[in-house]
Amino acid sequence: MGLGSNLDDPVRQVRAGLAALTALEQTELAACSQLYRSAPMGPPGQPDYINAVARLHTRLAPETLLDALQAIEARAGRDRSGERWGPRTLDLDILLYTDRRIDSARLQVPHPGIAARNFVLYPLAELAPDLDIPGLGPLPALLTRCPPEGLERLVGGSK
Ligand code: ROI
Repeated sequence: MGLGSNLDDPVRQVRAGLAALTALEQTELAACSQLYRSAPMGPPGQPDYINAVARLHTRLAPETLLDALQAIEARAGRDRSGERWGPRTLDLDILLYTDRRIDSARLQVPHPGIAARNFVLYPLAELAPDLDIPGLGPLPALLTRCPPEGLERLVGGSK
């Protein structure tokens, strides 16, 4: 799972998102990376993001999990009417789901942006440094092709 926010106190948003994940039925929050501050990908002029990656153990099917994540985003005040790649209060993405590949109208897994997003790859490497991502290969090779520019790990959960 990827978490991201760049509006309305992003650290609080990401923490609240994590708390909401722990409350999901048939789901357990197994691990979470540190929080990272990251330069925005997408239209310039938007605030920096706070990002994190979490591992869930869930009995929910992928699209059921997606429904639950979208409900959490909506409760966080997520407004989907803005421009593509515009700022957001809370974004919860299914990055991976075991070793499955899913390509449905609503859901692509692995998340199609993974390889280009340092704010996903570096936190993910905290949780699973040797991960082999279906269709993309070993995480260490992806990291070497995606430098951590504009990415800052927040130590001790400060700010
Ligand atoms: N940029 C950063 N740095 N972090 C994100 O989580 C993020 N999420 C997005 C877009 C708008 C693509 N840019 C992002 O959805």
